Parts: sequence; C-alpha cells; structure tokens
Amino acid sequence: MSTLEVLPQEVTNPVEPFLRTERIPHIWCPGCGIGTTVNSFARALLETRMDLDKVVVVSGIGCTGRVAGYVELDSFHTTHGRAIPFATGLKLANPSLTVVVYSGDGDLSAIGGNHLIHAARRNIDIKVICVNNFIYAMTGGQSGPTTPLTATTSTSPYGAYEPSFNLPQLADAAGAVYVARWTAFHVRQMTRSMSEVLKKKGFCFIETLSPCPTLYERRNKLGEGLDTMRHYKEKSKVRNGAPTSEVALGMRDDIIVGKFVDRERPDYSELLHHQMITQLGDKYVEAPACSCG
Ligand SMILES: Cc1ncc(C[n+]2csc(CCOP(=O)(O)OP(=O)(O)O)c2C)c(N)n1
Ligand code: SF4
Ligand SMILES: [Mg+2]
Repeated sequence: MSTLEVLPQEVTNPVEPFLRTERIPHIWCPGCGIGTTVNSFARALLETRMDLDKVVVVSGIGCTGRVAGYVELDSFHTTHGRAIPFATGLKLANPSLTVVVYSGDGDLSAIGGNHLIHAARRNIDIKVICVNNFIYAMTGGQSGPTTPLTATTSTSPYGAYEPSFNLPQLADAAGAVYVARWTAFHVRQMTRSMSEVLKKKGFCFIETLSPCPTLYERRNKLGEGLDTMRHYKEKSKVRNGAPTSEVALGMRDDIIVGKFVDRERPDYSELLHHQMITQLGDKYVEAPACSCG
C-alpha cells in the first residue's frame, strides 16, 4: 500500500489498513496503553496522507518495541537501546524516508539514553515517540530512569529513591526542535502532535504516558487501566509552551501535558552540507542518493 486514496468498502475501522492484522491478537495486556498510541499514530498517518512507502518505524526491545511488528510499514525491531542509531543510519543513507522511532522509556532513556541526547544535539531528522510507563515492563517491571520517587517496582519494593528524568526537559536541553507530552487519554492531541512531527524537519520527541496495569499500576495499587485513564483525565493540565523545567512528573502530582517546544534550527544534513561547501567549495561532491528509492 503506498497511498491512502481510497479505503476498501469492507474496512470499517480506519486504522485497520495500517496494521498487520494477520499478527493479531497482539501481545499487549488488557488495559495497556500502547495500542491506544498506535491508534493515534495510524490516524496521524491517515490525516497527513503520508506516502506509506516512505515511512519507516524503528523500535528497540520492550512491550512498546513490539509496535514495529504490528504496523503495516517497513519496520525494524532492533536491539535494546539501539533504535536511534539504527534510525540515524537509515535517515542518512536514504534522506527521502520519514523515520519514526517508536520505543519505551527504558529503551530510549536508560540503555539508549546516550543515543537520545546526541541525536537531539545533532538534530538528526527523526521522530521519536516514547511510550513512558515508568518501568521496564517487558522484563518484569523493574525501576528505570523515569520511575517516580516512592513508586514500588520489582526492584524497588520499598519505594524508588533515585531522582527520575524529566524527559521533555532532557530532549529540550539536548536540542530537540519539537517536544510534547500527552497521555493515552489524550488521543486527539497525541494524533495532532504525531501529525505535526511527521511534517516537521529535525529531531522531534513526543512522550506519551501509558498505563501498565499488569506491572506498574498493580504494584502501586493504582487499579486497572481504566482507573489510570481517569487519573490522567483528572490530573492532566494542558500548558502548551510551558518551560520544560516545570513539567517534571511525580508519583501522583498534576501531569503537565502539551506542546512545549516547536522551533527551527538546521538539521544534521544541512549543517554537514554547509560546512563542506564552506571548506571545499566546488570540490565538494555530495554522496549519491541511495538507489533503493
Ligand atoms: C542489551 C539488553 N539488555 C537488556 C535487555 C532486557 N530488556 C528487554 S526489554 C527491557 C526493558 C524495556 O523497557 P522499556 O523500554 O521501558 O519498554 P516497555 O517494556 O516498558 O514498553 C530490557 C531491560 C535486552 N533485551 N537487551
Ligand atoms: S506488561 Fe505492561 S506495558 Fe507490557 S503489555 Fe502488559 S500492560 Fe502493556
Ligand atoms: Mg517502559
């Protein structure tokens, strides 16, 4: 499928054509928020009328990492923490691609944290969707860099005591040109942000909070997935443009959501091109575009 011109009559769910339905049932637990984010992503592809032959999804390992296997796109399920360098290589080899990294908080900010900050610093033209469920879910619910203070996890049975990352601030400080946070409750806003980043050049970062009722909510006695959605609804405050230093998350504090950063600066390829032209002038020969289309 390369365009979204006409959906077949028998398709009643507009998201269906974007999924590898033959791989359903998926592995996600009832009440998990990851599928909700995929719904938003599919709607963003539909709204932006992207050429699907030019959109690539790269995931690391984790429950979120499974997204790569369910989308009807060229996709890569890479090693843990290496989605961003893999995506960087893809983008540099074939600049005509829209490269989306879809992965978990642990994959992107723990083992892959170094890649995250340097891709943002270089302004690599990739779009990162980070599903934050506050733990390493797939491996049993261990605490990680996003686990809020006092939260109980399989490795913090008496409550987490390490300060956690404020991911929007991290991405902002490292140089991302677009930074937003939503939750699995904010389906429309998340879809809008995903649509915006699909059309924006440079390193874009969307954090989306997502319930993990099986491992995070249960251990913290926070109820089912639906209770977490209610919590997101009640505690979220939309503050577009808020300084990212003011959006840190606590265990049960207000959740500041919104589009925090939307700015322009030259991306990696432009910087490279400019420097080479400045230094080499006519002698600079650009690498030929990848012949794979
Ligand atoms: C090099 C390496 N280290 C550790 C693991 C084990 N591992 C697999 S997934 C994962 C954490 C996933 O957490 P996150 O990225 O937050 O995804 P989630 O499952 O929460 O969606 C870990 C530690 C691995 N597969 N490879
Ligand atoms: S363990 Fe948690 S994150 Fe993984 S599929 Fe189940 S609910 Fe979702
Ligand atoms: Mg996680």
